[in-house]
Amino acid sequence: MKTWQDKEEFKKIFTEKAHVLWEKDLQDMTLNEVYQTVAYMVRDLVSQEWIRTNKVYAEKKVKQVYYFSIEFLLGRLLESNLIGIGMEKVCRDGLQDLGWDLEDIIPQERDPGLGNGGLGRLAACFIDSLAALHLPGHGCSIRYQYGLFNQRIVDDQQVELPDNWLVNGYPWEVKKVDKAVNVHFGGNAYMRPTEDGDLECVYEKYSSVRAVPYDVPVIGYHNNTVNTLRLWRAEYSREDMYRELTLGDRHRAFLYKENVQLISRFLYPEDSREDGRRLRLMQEYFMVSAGLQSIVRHYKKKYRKSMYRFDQYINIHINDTHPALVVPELMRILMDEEGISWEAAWNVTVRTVGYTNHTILPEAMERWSIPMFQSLLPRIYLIVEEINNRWLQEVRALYPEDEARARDVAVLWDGQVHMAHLAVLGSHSINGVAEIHSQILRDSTLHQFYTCFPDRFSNKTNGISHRRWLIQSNPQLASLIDDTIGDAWRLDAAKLVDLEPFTGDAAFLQQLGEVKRARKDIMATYIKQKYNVTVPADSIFDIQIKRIHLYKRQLLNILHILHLYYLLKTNPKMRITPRTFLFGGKAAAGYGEAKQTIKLINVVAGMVNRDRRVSRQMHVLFLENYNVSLGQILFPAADVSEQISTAGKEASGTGNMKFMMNGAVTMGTMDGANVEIHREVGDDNCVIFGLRADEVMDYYVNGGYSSWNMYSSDSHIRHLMNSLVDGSIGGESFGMLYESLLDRNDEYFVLKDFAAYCDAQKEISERYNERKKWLHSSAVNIAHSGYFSSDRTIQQYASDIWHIKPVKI
Ligand code: GL7
Repeated sequence: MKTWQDKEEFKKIFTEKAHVLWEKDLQDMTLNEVYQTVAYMVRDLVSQEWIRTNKVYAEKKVKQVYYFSIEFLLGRLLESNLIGIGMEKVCRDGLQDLGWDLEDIIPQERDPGLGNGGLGRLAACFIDSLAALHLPGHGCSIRYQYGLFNQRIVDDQQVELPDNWLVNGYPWEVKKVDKAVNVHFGGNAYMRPTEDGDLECVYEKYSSVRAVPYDVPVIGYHNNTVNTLRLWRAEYSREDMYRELTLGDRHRAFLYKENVQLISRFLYPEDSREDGRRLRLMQEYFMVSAGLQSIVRHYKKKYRKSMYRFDQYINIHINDTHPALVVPELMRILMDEEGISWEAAWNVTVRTVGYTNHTILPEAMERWSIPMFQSLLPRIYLIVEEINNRWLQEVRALYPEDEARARDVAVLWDGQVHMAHLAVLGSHSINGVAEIHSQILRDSTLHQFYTCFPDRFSNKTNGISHRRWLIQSNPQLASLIDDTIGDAWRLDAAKLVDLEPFTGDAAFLQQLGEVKRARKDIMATYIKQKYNVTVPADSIFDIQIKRIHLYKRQLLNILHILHLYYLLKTNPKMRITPRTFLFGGKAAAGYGEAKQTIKLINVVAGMVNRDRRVSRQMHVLFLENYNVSLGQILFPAADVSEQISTAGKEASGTGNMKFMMNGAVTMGTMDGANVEIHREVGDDNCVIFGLRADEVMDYYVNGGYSSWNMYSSDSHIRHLMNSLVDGSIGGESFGMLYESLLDRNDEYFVLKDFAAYCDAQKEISERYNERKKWLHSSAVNIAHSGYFSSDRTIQQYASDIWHIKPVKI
């Protein structure tokens, strides 16, 4: 790859580029212009390799994978790309000579808010790993004009502001006008007989949307691979606009234009919650149809192979059910456009598609009302109906008179399209994202499918990119690791295990303690600057950052804090190990309980922090607008990682892995990937508490839990519950939370697990006080975090599901 020889060359190119871009002298440039200039310079460096990568894939006709995801939570790209091409130092030194600090330039980039939470961030780690492992794999998604909202806290409450992340432009994208395709919505579709006695589909009177791709380079780490993340934007088609205009209806023409542009305007602010809006379905089909059309076109043009062999060269992976329309859309293309029979098209489709399930929360399972689906996507509906009919025929033949079974596996049932069932039927591979989650899929959620297709099911435990979450976020720790075991772990995260012999080494542990302290200081400075709160960096930094959701139980955490506060108030002599409790995360705008949880945290925080005596021992803070960039400051600063979801609810979690890799000790339930973290580090190096998934399940099925009994029998719980509604917490009332805990029988077992959680917290405090042991635990966590690298995950997908191989560029 072409690089900048040294900082002198950097400065020369920078100056030329800046003049061309901004027509300004250097001293007149804004920080944002400096950022954009460097970003364009990075793009210039990789452009040859980007072209070359695509050329090599096409010339060698290698099998490629396309990862379809409604979200990609990329985070900022400038620093990661500079690190990726090995130019961070040259750039830093060059900018310094010109009078700028790279640290001031990096924050000029807005986090592209193209995701909600873990699912979107996982997709970003996956494309990062694909490129790092020189695997031919690309992302496909939507270029939302507005990302997830920006969160402000006003009067203790969440306020959602639009996230107009594109205001200053996005230097990483390249618009490819010549690669645009048309996507059809509405109209009529029906089957009619052909002359030779077959049936063919007529699809007419639809309206068209132009899908225009914007490509973002995905730069491999210290290799020459540059893959592509293709983001689609909806534009109106000139023909349709003119047609309306020539019909003389300006109003309709305008409406058409508006409606089309709406498709890629907003990312839906939802996270594991159902939102049955028509626009969302349009987004899903838009992304799927545009993505597939461009893949098929490329395949025909560059590979020149038969469509019957499509699956030998192309794999399409669907990240949860949002892109599940890939199944009927590929069928449509194969049958209607390529003239292939149903049976042959079905074989090709199933062999091409793989599906990952990311949640078993019933409210998050996508279902669409049939009338809406049918009117929006009439041709696709006919195909889904046929898939369903053929499938149910098979099921009923195998299990006659077992309508319960048919109901359990139907794609169309009760007036709804069941997207998970469509995804399972249309895929050769179905996987969960942590061992316990995959087990639950096999045993219950998708059990009937599992009995039909046992070989198609597997587990692929999630992972995180150690490049972003260690090398980039925590350079202090990264260089300590280099000094201790060499730098081979940077290319192969599994080598982090070479730290194991040092987990008892006093000198190493001392340095590890210093690194952690440095990172806590950085965090404390951030807090001081932004919130004017002084948090003692020698207190335990106890952090829970993730979307706010009842099942994730931020409520359990804050109730324990409130409990501690009451104890400290009533026992002035009581001493605890000083703690700083930090929270961050967004609540879906329409999710009342989650928003009230944020308010509760903020009100309790105010009460605690203002109390002179209590705040000598603890601080509580809710950090506004948690996103990837804030995560990069928080994970390295954590001592304790809060992973306290109700067992069986969190499919995997990935924040848990980021904390672990940065040396935090997990305080967790036996849920999601916590189970595997526990297995890696053992009881001594994490703290596990609470109900197990089978116990939770047992309560759901057989009953036997009453939160009112907890209330009556436990005076602490009674006090806490009463305080939620009697105005003793800042004069506020938290009725929704009170109801969910008591009137709705505490669906997530917050009160049931409360005592165990308090004990576990005590255990943490005691362990923290034994400094050497604590640092040992921290080191063990880092040493065993290599398993949770997304490189390992992607290698498993590549060899077991996609059957793709590395291609050196
Ligand atoms: C999620 C799961 O909730 C989370 O546990 C998992 O780590 C993530 C990636 O697999 O997927 N499922 C989901 O719908 N969202 C998630 O974050 C939004």
